[in-house]
Amino acid sequence: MTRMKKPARYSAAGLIKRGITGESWPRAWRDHELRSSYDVVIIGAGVHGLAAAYYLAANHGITNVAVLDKGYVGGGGSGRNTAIVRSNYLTPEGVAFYDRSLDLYNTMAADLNINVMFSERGHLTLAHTDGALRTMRWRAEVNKLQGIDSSVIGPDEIKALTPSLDTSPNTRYPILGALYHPPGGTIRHDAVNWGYARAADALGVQIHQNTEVTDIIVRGGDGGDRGDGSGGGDAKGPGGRVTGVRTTRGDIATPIVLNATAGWASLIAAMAGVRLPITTHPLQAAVTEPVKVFLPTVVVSGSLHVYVSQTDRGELVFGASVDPFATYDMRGSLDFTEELAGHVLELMPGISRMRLLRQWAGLCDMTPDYSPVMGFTPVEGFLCDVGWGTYGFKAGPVSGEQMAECIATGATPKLIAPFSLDRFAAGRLVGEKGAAAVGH
Ligand code: PYC
Repeated sequence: MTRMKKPARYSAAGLIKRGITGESWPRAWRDHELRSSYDVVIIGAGVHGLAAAYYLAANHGITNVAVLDKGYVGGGGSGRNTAIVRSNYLTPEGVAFYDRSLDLYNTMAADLNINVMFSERGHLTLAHTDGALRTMRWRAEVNKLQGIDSSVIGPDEIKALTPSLDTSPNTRYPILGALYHPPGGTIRHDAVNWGYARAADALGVQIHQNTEVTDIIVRGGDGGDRGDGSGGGDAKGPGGRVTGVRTTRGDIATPIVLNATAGWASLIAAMAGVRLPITTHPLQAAVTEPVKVFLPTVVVSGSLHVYVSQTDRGELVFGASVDPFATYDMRGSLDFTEELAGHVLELMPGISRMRLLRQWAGLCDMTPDYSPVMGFTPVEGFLCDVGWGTYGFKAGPVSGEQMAECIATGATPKLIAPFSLDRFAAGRLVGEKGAAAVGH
């Protein structure tokens, strides 16, 4: 991979000069007039879309690229997640894929010249039942076979690693063991988004915020010409070839459109006449006031539907499973807060006096097998990087890298071949439910 040359304006000398003179910092990415055509249009300026744009430019020299977002950079799932990274999945396909993402996260600070605060602090997935323990053993074996550092440990080792957890046998849901994955950890999600945006911009990619795609123009195919401004729907048939997109700022001609959205993935795909097996659910998260750092690892409990980590500032960041109903609504609920507090206190009774500062929600596009949909679709020139459920942030770098290769070479890279859309029709599912944090 091409390592980005540091622009002089972000060099150490630039930092010192600005410190002395008080000169303000340049914009990390610029605004542009919309061109009438681009080689590639990417919908979604989250980590996936921005990473794809960056790797198109850095690895393949394709720079006539527009990244469009109806909101702002990193304002969707990329800014609403709990910033956990790991590669301890259940299927060999999943493990190889997420491990490449961890590699890219490991070198990201140097590659993008930005402090992404990567903290490789270890990741514990607790098991409270024999069934859960069996799944952890299964994952550990699959992980080890692929050279991933994962093993099942018992309550004493868990206590030694994370003393604040109640590992006594007298709790309502005693901790029987855990999958311990030392390479897992957390990273600063905004810095990741901003790093890719700034690096892509420096290489000539145009990022257009507040630019909503209202339709995708497709010529030919079973559905005939489409892109009439109706915004899609089942009436459009499959096949045909992408020729452009309609946006709130005008039409753009392009032979390639990448759908890198989360939350609205199936609506965008429908504009091109492509049906996705996705239902969209909210996922709520919450953060406490800051306290002295006491929680050294990421802790996940699938049975208690909760995961928690502590930021460098000292706040505890909590997440749960997706809400059990499909909606695009992102309001928080008291049910969530009560359930979360009850479950967290089962694990860490000592934090009962900590105060929650705020809670929020993001949208998760869930597929039937808890794996993403990546690659080509029946519409020529329309590609998808979607279906990211509750695990999209950690896959941003590898997805960007692989989708860029897919676009540049016109061939599906081996690493993402298992995640093609046609697997649902062919019955080749990649079942990751047992490793999807608390997706079950
Ligand atoms: O899959 O690790 C995960 C995860 C963390 C938060 C939501 N999903």
